[in-house]
Amino acid sequence: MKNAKDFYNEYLSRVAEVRKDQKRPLILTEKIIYSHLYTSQCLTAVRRGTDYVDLRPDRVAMQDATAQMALLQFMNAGQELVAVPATVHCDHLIKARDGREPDLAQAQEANGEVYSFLQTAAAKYGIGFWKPGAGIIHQTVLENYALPGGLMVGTDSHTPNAGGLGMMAIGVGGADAVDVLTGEPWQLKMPKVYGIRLSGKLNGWAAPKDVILKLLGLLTVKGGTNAVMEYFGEGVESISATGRATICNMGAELGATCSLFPFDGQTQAYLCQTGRQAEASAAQQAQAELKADSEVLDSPEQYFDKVIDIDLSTIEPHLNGPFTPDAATAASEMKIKAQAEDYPVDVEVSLIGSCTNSSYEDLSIAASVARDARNKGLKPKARLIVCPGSEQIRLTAERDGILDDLRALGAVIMTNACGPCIGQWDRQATDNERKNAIVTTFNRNFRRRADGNPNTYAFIGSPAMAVALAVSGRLDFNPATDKLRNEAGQAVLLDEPIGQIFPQDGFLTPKDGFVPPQDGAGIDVVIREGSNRLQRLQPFEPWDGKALTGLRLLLKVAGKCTTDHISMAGPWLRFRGHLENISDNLLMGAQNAFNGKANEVLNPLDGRYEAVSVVAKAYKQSNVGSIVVAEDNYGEGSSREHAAMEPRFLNVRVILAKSFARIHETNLKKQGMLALTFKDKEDYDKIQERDTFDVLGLDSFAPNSQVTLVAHHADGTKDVIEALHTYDDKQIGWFKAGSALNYLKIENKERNK
Ligand code: MIC
Ligand code: SF4
Repeated sequence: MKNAKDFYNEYLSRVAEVRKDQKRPLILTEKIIYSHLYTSQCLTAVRRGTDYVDLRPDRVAMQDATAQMALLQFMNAGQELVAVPATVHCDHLIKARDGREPDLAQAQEANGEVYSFLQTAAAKYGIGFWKPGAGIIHQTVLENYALPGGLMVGTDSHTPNAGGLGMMAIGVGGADAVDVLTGEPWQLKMPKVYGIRLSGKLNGWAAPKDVILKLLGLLTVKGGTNAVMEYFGEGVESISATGRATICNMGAELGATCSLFPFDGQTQAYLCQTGRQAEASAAQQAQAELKADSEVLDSPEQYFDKVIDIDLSTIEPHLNGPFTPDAATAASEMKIKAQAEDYPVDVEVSLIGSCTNSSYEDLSIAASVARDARNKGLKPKARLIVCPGSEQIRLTAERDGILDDLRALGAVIMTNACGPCIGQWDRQATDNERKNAIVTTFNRNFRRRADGNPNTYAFIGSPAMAVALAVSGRLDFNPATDKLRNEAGQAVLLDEPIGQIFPQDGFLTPKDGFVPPQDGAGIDVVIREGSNRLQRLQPFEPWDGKALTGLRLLLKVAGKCTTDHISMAGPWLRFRGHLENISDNLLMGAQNAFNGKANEVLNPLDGRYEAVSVVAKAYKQSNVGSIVVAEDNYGEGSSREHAAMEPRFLNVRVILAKSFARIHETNLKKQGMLALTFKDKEDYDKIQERDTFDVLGLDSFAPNSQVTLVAHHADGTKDVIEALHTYDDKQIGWFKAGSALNYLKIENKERNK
């Protein structure tokens, strides 16, 4: 990336151009998007939420579980070095079990092959490499790369974390990352922009986490689809940069494209504390353009698509869950809710960590509750597990006694990695099916996510709440009002938590952990022949131009279908670099609408009920295409493009859903699939188990064209179903070429003629 001064000079001159062109006040989202246009474009006609813009992001970040596929695709793009600064972060593949050192050693052994692939590929193509144990991608990005006014993409849905520092940071699939890495235009649907006006100040047990937990309750997991959450108002000031990052991080749970905070003293302080004085002062010079214009702040309703008011002083601590992050319950209401809903109320484990809440401030807040509990003679009732966000935080928290305070309460400190947040948790539970409750500071709590047990009820809360609930051992404990009985038999109330944003003596900087980008000369990328972890990719077949007829119904999904349902994580993470192997998990978590079961679908070829991937393979072998039908927000959650590549690989041609989550819809398009939505959602009910389908209208496939599906039922009757699509010309090109990567290669060939 350019040096900070040059970056802001260019930023300012581009914003000035847009201002001249638009002659109206601008919001921050517009300033950042428009200053990153690939080529100048007439902006007046761009409709938010509908049209696509071509952008030129400043950098790319990839985590190990998605970088494998991203780099395997990049290798097929035929380029020598990456076109923009990029980094790989080894954080997802480390299993949490006994603690940092043994777990890290175990991960090195178990994943050595993948790590050396990633490290050699990084070296060959000029990518920075963060070793296992260095930290979680988004915390590392925040500490090192996030820049106010910048635009980045990351192959992980929580990339928007960097919005806490005022960077537009967007989660994408690996194929999108390849566009940026090869210097091609990167396409984004111009988002709607919701202005979130914060007033007042958080108090008592309330934390930044509770702001986003509350917002999730208000907007739901699809309320932010194709929208940016732009925060403003006097309430912003009192929230630290890492607190803001927590809020932006979980904007992903709203389905938001990303979230953004304006630049101010908090941003500047964080940049300075993390060793980026030059960036801090250059950004300060540009500060007027690193927030929305004052006219916007005076009458936001005129400029945002929606304005949502949140008075921070009224926010209570929340626990969101189980099974979905938008099931919001204020701590004071949990007693009634838990009883009414029959939640297991004994908390067995509290887990602190994940990219959402593992900053120095978070750990210091958790430690303050732990210290207070100990001073008051309280013993914890639940286990406590802590995963620091980065080595910088771990070293500093160790020096400052924070980890000792947590250990004194029985906490086990795990590796600086995702760990239990992504199912990399050897919980060592005696009964894996028992109904039980856990509290986490993570961002997702889909069924089975943390420990694979469908009966684990995971509730999401702040670090302070996680410790308080570990001490009390009860889900319905409200630390603001409920007393606990200590060892001496006295009833005591916990003090309100207090944290420190920055360490008094500054952050300690790790010496090891990062391999800077190299020039690639003489480096071979290591992929072992016959490996079951890594497999070179074969390009998908282009569309043969023929109508899709006789498609079989592979699965009609009932209810929520996240990317965890489509391509499970946990034990399957080990196949993230091997398309053929990982395809065996296809849709194994999704519920079949006809029998209510997961991973049992009818194979009409033999009349048996079999695993989804088994049936899909049977169709593939008989050269039959198939279709998956689903409900709302299909593909919610992760950016993992495996969820799109697996069905593609197993000959699924169409996903017909009531609606899609943003990243997943793009991933499907990129991999040459047809992502269609019901024009009339009620048509979902017409789909029957033995249906076969014809897709009509592909010969005239064009933006906004009509696509019709004919569902032939087993009794000889049929239903005609109108479908909608959001493909533009270029995306239709991806479909025809078989994938975006094939399309890119064709384009490059034409260009070089
Ligand atoms: C997640 O939180 O679900 C993940 C694991 O970080 C994913 C990425 C992946 O599946 O590798 C994400 O959020 O994009
Ligand atoms: Fe890792 Fe969890 Fe963050 Fe995903 S949400 S990047 S798994 S810590």
